[in-house]
Amino acid sequence: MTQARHFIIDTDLNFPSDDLQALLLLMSAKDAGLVGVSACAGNTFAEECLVNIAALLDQTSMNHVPLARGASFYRFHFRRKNALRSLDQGWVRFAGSHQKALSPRFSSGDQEYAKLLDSFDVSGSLLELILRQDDKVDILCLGPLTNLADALRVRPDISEKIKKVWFMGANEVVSRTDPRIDFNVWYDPWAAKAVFESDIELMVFPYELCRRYRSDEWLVARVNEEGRTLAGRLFAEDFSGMAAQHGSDMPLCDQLVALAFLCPEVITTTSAVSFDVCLNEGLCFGSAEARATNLSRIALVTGLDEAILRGRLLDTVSRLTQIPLRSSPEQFVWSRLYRIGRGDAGI
Ligand SMILES: [Ca+2]
Repeated sequence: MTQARHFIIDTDLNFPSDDLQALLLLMSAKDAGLVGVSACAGNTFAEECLVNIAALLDQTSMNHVPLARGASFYRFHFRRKNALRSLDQGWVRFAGSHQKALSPRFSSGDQEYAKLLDSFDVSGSLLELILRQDDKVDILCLGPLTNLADALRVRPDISEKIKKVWFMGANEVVSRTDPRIDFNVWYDPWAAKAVFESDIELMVFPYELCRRYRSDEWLVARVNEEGRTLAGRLFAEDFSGMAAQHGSDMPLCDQLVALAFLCPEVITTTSAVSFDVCLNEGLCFGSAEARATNLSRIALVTGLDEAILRGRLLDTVSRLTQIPLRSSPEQFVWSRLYRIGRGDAGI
């Protein structure tokens, strides 16, 4: 890769999370240009994600990267009751921000966070970040698709400014008796439907793929060996933190998107699909099932080269030395500001 590939990340960053690991991997790429990060609601409120993003970029001296606030928690008040019922009935195992407090922990009047955000150029929406670009831009959507759907609503022609959207979410197949529904689509299925039905080109990494390409004890140990520098230790600490929560055989999720974006030869097979998004109340609500089709702008990733994937992951972690950190990873992760949702992140 010789040319800079400009990209925007849309993320529901939390600690620990696959989002953090994906961001660190993407920030390590010399030949890729991060031109913006927007916060989306999902794992937690967009307002909290924005502070998380600012905290991470401030730690890594990347305060020049523009940020976008994303959809506010007000937008999801109507969804909360329905989401909590799904959780109560056991239809889903994780409801993200819906199962947290009624509103974000951070308020705009909070001096500490206001000061942090003041060191950034923060705009209101992902759309603004996209429209600032002279050339087409890739967008890595690591959370629900609310912000991209908002952009489409205001500017239905926005696909002309987008090279490709890389999205972790949706399902290959939805069982009618035991649907294991992907969280990112479930959280805002109306947004997913709008994006899937648009003319945006998509590379989709479905729920099932993440469960086929898992971590294991060997990988957790090797990540810890390679993560020697400050940023590498931050990655390793976060990776181990997730392994402690979910087991060392945890699925790899947003990390797959980051690695495939940086190293497309990781992807071995794709198929052209459209998605059926279920908006009927009940067990399958909020699912998106793939349907094979010709001439689709949506490529469903169905296979990865595991040897290249793991090699690239470890190599990139060992090269995180390029990223300076202002303080030690332990101080960063455990400082009061950033202990958000630790222990209740979904996967
Ligand atoms: Ca995510």
